[in-house]
Amino acid sequence: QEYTALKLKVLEWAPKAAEAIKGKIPEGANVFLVPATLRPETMYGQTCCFVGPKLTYGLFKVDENNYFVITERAARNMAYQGIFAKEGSIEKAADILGSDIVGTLVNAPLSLHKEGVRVLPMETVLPTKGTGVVTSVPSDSPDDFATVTELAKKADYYGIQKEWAELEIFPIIETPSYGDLCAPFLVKKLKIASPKDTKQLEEAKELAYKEGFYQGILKVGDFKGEKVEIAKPKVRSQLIEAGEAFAYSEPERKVVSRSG
Ligand code: ZZB
Repeated sequence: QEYTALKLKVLEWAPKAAEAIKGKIPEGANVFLVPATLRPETMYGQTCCFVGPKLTYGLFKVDENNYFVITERAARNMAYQGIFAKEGSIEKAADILGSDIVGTLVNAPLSLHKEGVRVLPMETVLPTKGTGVVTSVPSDSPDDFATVTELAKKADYYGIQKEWAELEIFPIIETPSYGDLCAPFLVKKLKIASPKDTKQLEEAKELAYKEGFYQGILKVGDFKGEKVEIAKPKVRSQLIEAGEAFAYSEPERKVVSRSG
């Protein structure tokens, strides 16, 4: 699985995260949260960045001045993909609990929210996939729309400020079947009430992927008016050339078989 790993630079740490990394990295070093995405063309629509509140993340050294916040599993994979200064080895400066990162302000490349977006909790983040960090595009990802809706509804319960989950959701991709806000449309259509409706969310995701990729037309950015199929690799290259993203591959998941 080839992902685009996006570099979301930390602008302001949540207090507990600041405490956890204090004195562990050089003064003035850049730290990035690094979500893995299959949809680089939707990055204009980022409104927040999710971490699993119960997951432990590492602060991994890329080079003297740059650090990534990702799962240790992802760091081990990256170590063999020419991403860190030292090939084949990882250097962890600190551990940080997901819930301690919540509230951190990060810069999301290409996002129409240029002032930055907040890190928010998502219970359904899988530690075994991507980097364990997920960038949120509620216009085009049903899971993300269901989660931001839930977070805004129960902001106190989740220990966040309501307005962090209520950034404007701009239309990014026009589609013939679901309009220009695919995810909200499908969440409503399939009567999805919360992030716990996993079966319907899985179906909504499949529909959104197909419609977005084969029928979608970009509404914003440098490739506005182009078909998603055509624009997707262009957005990806642009991000990579700007140093704001890089390719990240996930090893094939082995199918256990007795004969093999
Ligand atoms: C931004 C984005 C925008 C995504 C969109 C999807 C969509 P998949 O589809 O199941 O193979 N993701 C990445 N890592 C994790 C994780 N550890 N736990 C949970 N979710 C994760 O998975 C790929 C997508 O799942 C990724 O692409 C990421 O969300 C999320 F408009 O990034 B995506 C219709 C989907 N639209």
